[in-house]
Amino acid sequence: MEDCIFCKIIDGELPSENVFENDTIIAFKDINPQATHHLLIVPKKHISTINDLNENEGDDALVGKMTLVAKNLAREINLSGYKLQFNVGKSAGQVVFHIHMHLLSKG
Ligand code: DGP
Repeated sequence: MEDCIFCKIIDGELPSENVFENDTIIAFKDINPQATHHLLIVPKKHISTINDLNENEGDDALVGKMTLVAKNLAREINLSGYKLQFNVGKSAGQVVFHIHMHLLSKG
């Protein structure tokens, strides 16, 4: 998707500190961390907001996989606890309109 920062990261046109990548999902460090550990788990498929998810296109499984990536990363980093968050829409603070799950933790 043209003019999407996260699509550019996925395509390697913009740099990112990746912590995970497979065929459908990438995870990288947030450029402006709000916690000691702040990762973004991002599907490679461009979906603007959670409101645009479509179960007929397998997006239910995709979001499930994002959650499992978060769980596995938390275990790898040895986090004792963490928050997972989606911001949905401008009024909720969504700035990048390509869905992403925030993983936030003090450690
Ligand atoms: P949200 O407010 O939910 O749309 O969160 C967007 C997050 O994306 C925000 O925490 C900052 C992060 N971010 C924005 N641009 C970049 C970038 O170019 N690289 C990285 N690593 N993170 C970015």
